Amino acid sequence: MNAENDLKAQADQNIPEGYDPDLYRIRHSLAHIMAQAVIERYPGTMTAIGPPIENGFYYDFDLPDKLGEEDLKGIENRMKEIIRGRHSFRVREVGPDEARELFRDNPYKLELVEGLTQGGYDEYGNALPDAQQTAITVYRQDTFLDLCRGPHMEHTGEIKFNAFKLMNVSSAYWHGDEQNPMLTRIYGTAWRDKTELHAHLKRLEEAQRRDHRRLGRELELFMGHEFIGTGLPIWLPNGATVRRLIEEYIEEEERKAGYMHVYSPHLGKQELYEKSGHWEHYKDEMFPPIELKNENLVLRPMNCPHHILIYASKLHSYRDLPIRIAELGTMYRFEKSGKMGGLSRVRAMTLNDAHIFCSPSQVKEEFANVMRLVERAYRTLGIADYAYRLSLRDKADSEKYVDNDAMWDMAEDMLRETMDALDLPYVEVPGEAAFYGPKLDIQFRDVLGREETYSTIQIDFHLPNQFDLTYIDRDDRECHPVIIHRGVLSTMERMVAYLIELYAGAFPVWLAPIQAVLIPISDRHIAYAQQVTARLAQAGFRVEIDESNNRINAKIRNAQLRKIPYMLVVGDREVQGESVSVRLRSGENLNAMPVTAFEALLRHIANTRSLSLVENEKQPEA
Ligand code: TSB
Ligand code: ZN
Repeated sequence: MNAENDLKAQADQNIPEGYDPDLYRIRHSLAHIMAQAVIERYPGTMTAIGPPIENGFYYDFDLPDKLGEEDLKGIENRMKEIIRGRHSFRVREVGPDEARELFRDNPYKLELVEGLTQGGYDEYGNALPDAQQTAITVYRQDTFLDLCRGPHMEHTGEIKFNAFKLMNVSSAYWHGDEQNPMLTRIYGTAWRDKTELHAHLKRLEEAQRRDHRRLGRELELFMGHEFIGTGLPIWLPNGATVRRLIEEYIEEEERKAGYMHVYSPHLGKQELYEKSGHWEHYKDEMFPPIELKNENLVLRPMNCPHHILIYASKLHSYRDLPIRIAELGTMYRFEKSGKMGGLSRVRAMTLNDAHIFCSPSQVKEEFANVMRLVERAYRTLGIADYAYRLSLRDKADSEKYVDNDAMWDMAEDMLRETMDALDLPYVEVPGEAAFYGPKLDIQFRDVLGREETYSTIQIDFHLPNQFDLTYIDRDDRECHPVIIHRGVLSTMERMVAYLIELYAGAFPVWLAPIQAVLIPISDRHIAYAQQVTARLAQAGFRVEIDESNNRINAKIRNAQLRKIPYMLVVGDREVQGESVSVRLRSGENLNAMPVTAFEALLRHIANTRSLSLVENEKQPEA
């Protein structure tokens, strides 16, 4: 058996790579302190697991009674007392029998003890990479003893009592499995000091302000319904407007860049996906087939096979290449139900997709063209914060990836060379490739700092081979083209989720569902306001009139909440002068201007897809 000091030294090895050791010890210690407080306040509570996580910690409890957010303050107060008690964290090693004895009344801990005894599991029940058997250790502070590998603080007094906060109560199944008992999870956030805690709470508040699910509801952009199902959003008129404008914009850019747009059905026979390899490598992400009498149909998880059949429907010479087939292609993926929320991860999605069929010697240039298109689109949309990720195969995973090392090496090298030639920085991440080839993924972070893939450009030698695609080269030989799969704006769902958060719902004028609202000061100005509304609508703008009985300030406040870029206030003076008084959603007032002048302003700002509300301003609004 190891001495206490040795055990504490070993415990530091449990700190995950990249996790700040101080924060890890603080959070881990607080999880134990919280468990002590909960057990004291709610006798009969059984503890399950309580690890440090990003920004904080949680503990799962099997409680005798239900517990709500209103109970957190009391627990928190008791935790502060425990902190002030300066109780030491003591560790000692125990044998399996003693561990079983110590936790004999707690089936959760007993299960974990068995895992530790047999080897291959840590004290949270997570499988370990090798079946190593770890020493069983228990940590104690004050009255609380837990099965734990550490590390912890030396004593509870080392934690700042004002640098943590219990955030919420939720439910979680033991081992995350619905078949198991439901536990109560209390989540807390913890930091080194008060300033760090407050900075974190501020970030959270900002994230909530921008949260696209909240704004999606408030601004009536999209909705879900339990009768339709998780991950199957409905685009409401406002959201549909934003989406349509983005779609029109990108299709216009693509037409200029030589793409041809097609429409193809969302279904295909199972055989199609057997041939493509989706059936072998991507089946888990597909909805189960629809079984008909003589055939099985599947909802397509990708658009490539359909586009490939379009290419294959004709003979091609090298002179025809590259052929760029584009579609706002709707596809369906059987995403795990836990991973969805809002629009960013869904089960039915429309990808700004295209497949470029080209000769190997054209890959570099085509790739560079796509990158240019991506950069132009980002500039238009005001997207400035992103990173490149080279997503490569995991050589050990033959289930997920097509087995053909020579092909993979060639495609990965080509991708690397192309990125290097463009002089763009990237990180390489194995295990993130598509099953058919490596990808250049462009990663954004959402308001909570979570990373997701948006744009993607992929090099594929596999599918041309599977479908025996050909073209006749200069020397009259039949060759396989290369396919570049690319999604410039990702799926409309994921991109709009991002844009809602980026703009905090205040879309640039060209995307705003309603661009201007007429605000008549009193009833006698309504007729004039209607006239202006009709005129602007005739000119193709999205304009509304607020004819409610609300007072003027309430009307402005309302428009502000709806993030309508321009509020056009009209009273006697404006009627007289055929003008409007323009108030911006930023709070700024422009002087009264003739309706013609406002129309010209709106036209200019919208047509140039400006990110600002007034002319000659390069900067987007804050
Ligand atoms: C680019 N066959 C290629 C296509 O030609 C393809 O489908 N690639 S993909 O699998 O990487 O998906 C393209 C993009 O769709 C991803 O980069 C991601 O931005 C987006 N996407 C993927 N899954 C989802 C989802 N469940 N919800 C919303 N968007 C998604
Ligand atoms: Zn594809």
